[in-house]
Order: sequence, then C-alpha cells, then structure tokens
Amino acid sequence: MTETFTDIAAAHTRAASGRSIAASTRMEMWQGLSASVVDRIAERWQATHEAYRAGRRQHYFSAEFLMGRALLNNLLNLGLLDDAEAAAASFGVELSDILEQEPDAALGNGGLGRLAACFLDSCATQDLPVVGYGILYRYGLFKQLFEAGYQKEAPDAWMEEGYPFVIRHEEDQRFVTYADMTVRAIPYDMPITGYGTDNVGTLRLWRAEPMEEFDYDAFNSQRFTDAIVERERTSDISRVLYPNDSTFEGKVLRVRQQYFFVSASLQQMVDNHIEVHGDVTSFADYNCIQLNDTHPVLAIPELMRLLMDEHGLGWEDAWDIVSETFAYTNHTVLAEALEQWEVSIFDRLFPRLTEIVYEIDRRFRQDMSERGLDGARIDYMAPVSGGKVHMAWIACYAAFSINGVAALHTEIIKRETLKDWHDVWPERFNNKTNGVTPRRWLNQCNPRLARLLTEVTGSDDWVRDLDVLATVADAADDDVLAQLMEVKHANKVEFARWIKDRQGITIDPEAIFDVQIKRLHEYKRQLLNIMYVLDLYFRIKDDPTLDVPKRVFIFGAKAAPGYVRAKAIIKLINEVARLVNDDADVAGRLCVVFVENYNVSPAEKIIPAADVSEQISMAGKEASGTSNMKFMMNGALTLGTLDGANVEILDAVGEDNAYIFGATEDELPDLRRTYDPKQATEQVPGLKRVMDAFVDGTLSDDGSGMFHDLHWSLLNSNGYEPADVYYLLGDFAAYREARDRMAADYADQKSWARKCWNNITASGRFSSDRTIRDYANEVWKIAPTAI
Ligand code: 26M
Repeated sequence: MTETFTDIAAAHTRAASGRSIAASTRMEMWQGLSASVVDRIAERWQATHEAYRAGRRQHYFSAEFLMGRALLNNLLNLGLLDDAEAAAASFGVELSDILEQEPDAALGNGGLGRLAACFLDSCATQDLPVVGYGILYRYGLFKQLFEAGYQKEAPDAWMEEGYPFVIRHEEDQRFVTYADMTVRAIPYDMPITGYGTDNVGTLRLWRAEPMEEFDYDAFNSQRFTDAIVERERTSDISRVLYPNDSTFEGKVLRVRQQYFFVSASLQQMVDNHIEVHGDVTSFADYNCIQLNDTHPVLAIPELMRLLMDEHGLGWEDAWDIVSETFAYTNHTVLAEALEQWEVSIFDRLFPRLTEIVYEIDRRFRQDMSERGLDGARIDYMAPVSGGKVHMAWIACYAAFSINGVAALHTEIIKRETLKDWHDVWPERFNNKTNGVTPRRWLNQCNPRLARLLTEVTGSDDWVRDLDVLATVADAADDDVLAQLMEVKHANKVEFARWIKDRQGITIDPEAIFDVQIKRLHEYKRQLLNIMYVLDLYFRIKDDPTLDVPKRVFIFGAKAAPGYVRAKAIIKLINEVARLVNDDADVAGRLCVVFVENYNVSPAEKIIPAADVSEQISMAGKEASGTSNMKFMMNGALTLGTLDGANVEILDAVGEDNAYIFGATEDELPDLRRTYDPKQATEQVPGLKRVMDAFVDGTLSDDGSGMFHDLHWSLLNSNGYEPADVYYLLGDFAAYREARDRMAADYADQKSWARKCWNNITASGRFSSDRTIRDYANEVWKIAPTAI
C-alpha cells in the first residue's frame, strides 16, 4: 500500500499535536503539512548536496534573508497544491486557513533582505550551486502596532511555536572566538525548492549557543546565576535582527553578529574544500563569495586569518586567494549608511583581525603611493583612517567585482560614492540590475493573473522564463483586456475583504487603489505622497462638484524604532487618514489606509490589487527599488521619478505606459542652487494650505511638536543640511500634475488595461532569474548542475 500525501500529512499533524486530527489545531496542521514537505524533498536535497560538492560553488553572504512564508511556496514548487488541498479537506478545514497560520520568517529589514530571498529562489530554480549564509535570529523584524496613530514595536518571536523548515545540524557546528568569549555556532539549514526542478538549494542560518552545557564549577562554587548570565551572553549574539536599514549605528553586538556568521561559514567552507580537494591552495578556483553590502565584509580579514594562522599560508599567497574570492554588492549611496567601526571596538573584540586589517591598510597605502596617488586621496581611501575601519573601502580593495543594483545606481557609485576606486580599478565595476522572483511575486500571489497568462501564452513556461510574456505583448484583444480587468477587480475585492477583516476598514473596489509600500524613509518621500492626499482633500472640500475619480490611498511602512522623523511621518499619515476617513464630505470618494505591520505576506495581498505603484524617491537616492518590479508584473502602473530601476522600467514599457515626473538626478544640483522652499510654498497653488495643516490644528500630534518639526524642516536649514533635503516642495507641482492626469486616464478602462498588459508583458527583464544568470555568467563563473 502506498502512502498518500494526506496519510503523511495526517501522521505529521498527529506527531505535532499528540492528538487526533479532529482535536488538532490549524497551527498543528500547518506543522504537519510543513513537515510532510520536508519529508518529501529530503532525498533530493541530499542528492543536490552531493551534486554540488566537488564542483565550483557560489556562497551568498548576507546578514539578512527576508523569506516570508514557506509552505505555499514549496507546495507550488513541488506540484503538491492539489495534494495539500485534499489533505486539508480530509482534515475538515480550508487549506487557505492553514496557510494563514504561518508566521513570516522576517529575518530582514526590507529591500536588501528580500533581494537575497528572491536570489535563492532563482538559484534553486536554475539548478545553480549556490548556498546562502546568514543568522538564525530568534527575533525577526519587530511587529508594528499602531497606538493612537503612533508606531509601537513588539518582539517578533517567529519560531516560538516550532518551525519545520529549518533543520538543526549539530554535527556541523563550529566555534567562533572573540577576545572575551568563544561561542558555539550551530547551523540550521532551510531547503530552497525551485520551480519545475528536482534540485533543492540551501540557506544555512547560524545560531549562537554556549560552549558547554553548563559550568558545573561555577554552580558548585555558588556562582549559579553568574553561570546562567554568561550562557545568556553567548546566545545574545543571534537573538535579534537590528531594525535599522538606513543609518549606521556602531553597536558592539551588531559587529559580533557579523563576525559570528562569516567566521562560522568560512571555517566550514575551508574545511569542505580541503576535504574534497586536499589542500587550501585551490580554494578560489572552487569558491566565490558574494558580499551582500558591507555587513559581511569581516569575511575578508577572517579568510586571511584562516589561511595564514590555521592553514599555514604566507601573506601573499593568502591575499591572492582572498582577492580572487570576494565580490561586493553596494546597495546604497546614502553616506550615513556606510559602515565605519571604531578601531577600538575592533581591537577589543578581535585583536588578530585588527592586526590583519592594519596590515591590509599598510599594503594598500604602499600600493597606492606606488601608483602615484597623492597623500590626501590615499588617506581618504585607506581601510583604516581617522580611528575608523571603513568596511566599504576594504571591500573595494579586496573584491574582484564591485557592482551596483541598477544602471543609474552603478553610474552614481562610479562617478561619486566609489569614484576613487573606479579611477584605479575601472574593470572591477559592473551593474547587476535587481530582479524579483516571478514565482512568489506573480504565480503564487496572483493566481488569477497567472491563469490568464498561462491561457494566453499556452503553457506555464513563463513561470520559469518570464521573457515568454513578451511574445504575447500584442495578443491583448478586447477579450483578453476584459479578462485582465476582471482579474484586477477580483483581486481588489479580495484585498478589500482582507483589510476589512484585519483592520475593520471598508474600502470600495471600484476606486483606484494607489499604493506606496516600503520602509519609511525621508528620501522615499511618503511625506510627499500624503501631502498630495491632503491637497486633494482640500480641493474637494473647496469644490464638492470637483470631478475626480474615487481613490483609495494605501500605505505600508515600518520606521526604524530610533528614526524619530520617520515615526512622525507615520503619525502624520495616520492623522490624515483619520481626517479624511471621518469626513462625510469626502466619504465614498477618498479613503486612506495604513496597513499595520507591513511585511512579505501582506505585500502578497496588496500588490495584486494595486492600480498605481508609487515610486517617488528623490532622484539619485533609491539604489534600485524592487517593489516597482513586483507592481509592474502584477499590472499596476508606475507613478515615479527617474530613480533606481524606474529608469529601466520606463525604458522597457515606453512613455505611454508609465507616469514619470520630477527633477532628475542630473538636474538636481543646479535646481538646488537656487531652490527656495519658502518661495515654492507661496507660489505653488494649494501648497501653503497643505503645509499650514501640519501646524494650524487641522492635524493633531497631541502637542508633541513632531508635526511642527516636519513643517520646520521643509522650510529651514538646520545648519548642516539644507531646507527640504529631499526636494518635496520642489517636486510637488509636477507630482500633482502627473497623479491627477493618471487618475483622469483611469476613466478610460480599456486604454488603462492595455497599459497594464504592456507592463506585465514587458516585465521579463525584472525577473531575478535574469539577474542571477548575469551574476552566474559574469561574476561567479558557475554553471547549472542538475541532479
Ligand atoms: C547596517 C548596519 C547595522 C544594522 C543594519 C544595517 C543595514 C541593514 C539593511 C543597512 C542597510 C540595509 O538595507 C539597505 C537596503 O535595503 N537597501 C535597498 O536594497 C535594495 C536591494 O538592492 C534596493 O532595491 C533599494 O533601493 C535599497 O534601498
């Protein structure tokens, strides 16, 4: 008798609950189904390890992997959806109810962490020998709660009820030594299934634990509590994800985390290499490491240490290996985000690495002066200067490849951020425009559209090769467009139900759904968005006969807990929401929704329902953006500046299929020279009224003064920054014009639907499969290896 998936799922569910199926909770059923998935792939996972063991391999080092939920993704990849539905039915519940039990694995802040997750999906789907390495944070990104319109943070204990998708490998533990302690690093492996392949990739997440089970001496000598405290200090290392994604904070625990996961990963890689290839000298022929921003850059001195101190190489031989091993991706041009650690912190935690960093610094200075660079320039570029260790500078010196994440971004780092390195090593620089996985961000989150695309293209090949969609760019007859509009409408109805359930808000699916979802940051200009909403509200109040289409303005954003001004903007949006939503004069015409606790799984509900994709960062500041690509794939039209990958989206769809506005990156320096925000406030009709609302009692910040601060910062320089750093008032008129025009265009549903279709079918190059192919061919030099 062969066991069905239902039998297996039932067995695992009973094992999770210790009760009958009838008495098991839906959470236990989620555990049971998830364990069944792991059971199903175990053999192939093993076979994949063996297939990749002896060949050239790629290692993706990242402090963040924003994975989101795993069960549905795995069911779809493995073709098990129908089986899972049958299992759920036999349990007497809806599969969707079981799926909703799953917590998001939010081991990342935003774009950088989610990019890493999309990359793993693309590597697995394309049979590429790539392993991700990171940290198994016990607490992921904080849970966001709104209290009286303010963001409050709560811990995200995402694994507390058990998590079947990570497997502990005690036998593969390593030890990581700091000056003041040694900790045990235990790997937890997550299987990464691909779509339409038997290969199963791996994400290896390290967890910190105490060295000995217990210090009995301490116990016996009455130092029981000291012994407990000491144990806790080691586990602290993997306790929490730092919720910052835009400003550098020199916290000791953070750099401990960084060293923790890179040291454990490198030790394992070097051990594996020696086991397979005999000695360490050929390491770089078989191993390449991609550094996801500077967070794992300690891997550079750490690999030097391992090669010299543990494996007996001299400096030159070790450096040759290191400089052929690392590739570095830059994700930001914001100066305040660059990691620079106090030398004293370094020295206190890892004295040996500090010695090595100083030696790298000495050789760098010598090398540069031989190349004829002047002293000031060398001092600026040096790995150690002004008492700081500059992580990006170490990366640029040691890496054979340095890349930006969109064409414009790469040009900016070559011209500005990393200009001096580009002058010396132009051949190291390359662009890898980001992408997103069409499995999660189209096939999984938007099954209605997926069905339509499969029907129109004649197969589901597009799921593995998104360029297939370009072949049906011209296939949109009236019938297809009508179906597309039905799909969007059904998604909007579904989203309306979801938000009603979750936050009690009623929204009208006939309205335009206009969405901005991303981390809250001043450069992303959520404040500009809500200022438009206020202006539109006042325009309607002024003239109730004004002919504007119904609108729902949707926001989702977390602010770093210490980012005071970002939190003020959250409060402001919530207060505008209250003003607008409670006003009978605009009822049924305007509505503002701030989705609480925005994360990967809410994004999967919001994006398929969106009509308008807000991508309005000040030009030159958003390295790429990736939600812009997710919206495009799901048939939302971009309202954006010429920033990051928006530039390439515009290029792909053409001017008729996107709404672009505002100052460009090359115009801004000149514009800024004569820019006077006070004058703009007076001259742009309606703008003053919006600004006044911040401070005249229309909106209440409960007397905290935070709205006054926002108002003040738009109009005044604080001495070291100009007024309105992000040019909101300068771009306001152009933004309003484009957004009004867009809303008016929506009335012609057929022409709108055609634009949506053009966006969907032109989205092929924004698949992370394309990005990963480019990394694999041009940087990693690895080939697909099917099991
Ligand atoms: C650094 C030090 C200490 C604690 C946290 C950090 C840190 C964590 C995340 C700094 C930056 C972090 O992320 C930055 C980020 O998400 N950048 C975004 O990367 C995306 C993928 O390339 C781009 O699409 C976005 O434009 C870019 O903002």
